Amino acid sequence: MGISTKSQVFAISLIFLNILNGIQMEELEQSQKNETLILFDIHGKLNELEESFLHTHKRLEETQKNLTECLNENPQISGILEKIQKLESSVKEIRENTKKSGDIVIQRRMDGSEDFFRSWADYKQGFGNSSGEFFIGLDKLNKLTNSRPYELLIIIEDWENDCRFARYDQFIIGNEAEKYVLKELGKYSGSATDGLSYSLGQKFSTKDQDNDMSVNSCAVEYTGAWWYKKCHRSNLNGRYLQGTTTQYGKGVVWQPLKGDYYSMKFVEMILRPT
Ligand SMILES: [Ca+2]
Repeated sequence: MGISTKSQVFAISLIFLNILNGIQMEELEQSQKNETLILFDIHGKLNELEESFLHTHKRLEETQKNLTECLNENPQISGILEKIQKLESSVKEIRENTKKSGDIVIQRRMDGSEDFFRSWADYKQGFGNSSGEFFIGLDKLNKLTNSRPYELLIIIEDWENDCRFARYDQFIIGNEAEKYVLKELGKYSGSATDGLSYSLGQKFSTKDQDNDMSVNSCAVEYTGAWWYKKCHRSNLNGRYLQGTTTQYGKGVVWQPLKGDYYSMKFVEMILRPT
C-alpha cells in the first residue's frame, strides 16, 4: 500500500470516528433530556401530594371545630357521651367482679331465710345452705386464708338494685385461740366505700362471746356477729330488716353507703385467689 492510500484510509477512519462520536453525543443528550423530564414529573407529583395533604388536614381541622361547636351547642349530646362513658366504666367493673373460677363464697344474705344472730359455736362451725343464705365457718376461714393469698370481694346490693363492690387485696383471719382476729385486710378499692378497715385488728364477737372494745356487747346491741370494735362501720351478719329501718345499726348494714338505718337486700363475701 502506497503512502497516499494509507492517508486516505486514515482520513476515512477519522470521518467514521467523528460520525460515531456525534451519534453517541446525541444519545447522551437525549437520555439527559429524559432524566430531566422524569425529575420534573416527580416534582410535579410531590407538589400535588403536598396540596392534597394540606387540603385533607384543613378539612380535618374544620370537622374537629364543627364537632366541638356541636357539642357546646347541644349539651344533651355531651350528656349522652358522659352516660356512655359511665356505662363503659360500670361494664368494666362488672366484668372485673363477675365470679371467676377459684372464687370461694364465704357468706351470703339474700332473703332473710336464715337466722344469723347465733352463738360462737355456730360461727366456728358454719351454718346455712351454700346455695342460699349461709356462713362458711370461722375455722374454715382461718385455714383457707392462711393456706394461700386471697383478696376479699364484697358485693352489696340495696333495695333499689344499686349494686356496689368493695375489694380488699389481702384477707387473713387468726385461729380460735386468737379469737379469729381480722389480721390483714390489705388495700381497699371499689365503689361501695370502705366499710371494713375500721374492724382491722379486731377479734370476732358473737352474742355469747364479747371480744370487742366497747363496754357493752356489740353483738348483742347490734344483733349480729362481726369483728366489732366500738362497734362497727358494717354489720353484714346483722338482722335482715329489708331497707330503711328505725333500728339503728342492727340490720345488714354497710354504713358508708346507706347509713346505719338501712338494711341491704343482697350481700356476698367472696375469697378470690391472688
Ligand atoms: Ca364489750
